[in-house]
Amino acid sequence: MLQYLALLVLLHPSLQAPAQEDPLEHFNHHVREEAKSLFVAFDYNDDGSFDHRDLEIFLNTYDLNKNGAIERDEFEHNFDMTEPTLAIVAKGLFIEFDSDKSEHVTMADLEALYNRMDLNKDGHVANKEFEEYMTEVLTILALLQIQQQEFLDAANSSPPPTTSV
Ligand SMILES: [Ca+2]
Ligand SMILES: [Ca+2]
Ligand SMILES: [Ca+2]
Repeated sequence: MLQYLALLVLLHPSLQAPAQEDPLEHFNHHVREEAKSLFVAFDYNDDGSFDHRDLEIFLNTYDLNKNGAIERDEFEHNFDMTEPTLAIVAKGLFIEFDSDKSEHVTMADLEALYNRMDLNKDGHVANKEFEEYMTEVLTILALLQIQQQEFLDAANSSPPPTTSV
């Protein structure tokens, strides 16, 4: 795992740490900062917690064709616009938000996500709970991203050229 994290830092210029900094620490710091910025984006009513009103605003904002659900292309389009630094994980986040894996994010999916984020089960998603949850999700997605890239690299590496004289 440590090896993967170090590799991620090498692969992404934006993640490169100053020479004296531990790459793993730098990675963790970076992910936490992204989770914090996600909270700011998702706390639509700016009250310091992720609440049901935020879920409604999120759904309405992302549901461009107003059919009551967020389709994959709507999610990726909106997400790329609002969180360009996280565009690389938008596909994975859609799967995370689509709790019942129906390819539509509905209010029921968002309620299920909300309950997963409510780590201490008090019915409220505090700033810290949201960030803790998202830090975990973003870390996993970053690792999957690297594995997928390695898989593609392996698949794309062409066989050694045959020499014909
Ligand atoms: Ca809020
Ligand atoms: Ca829609
Ligand atoms: Ca809670």
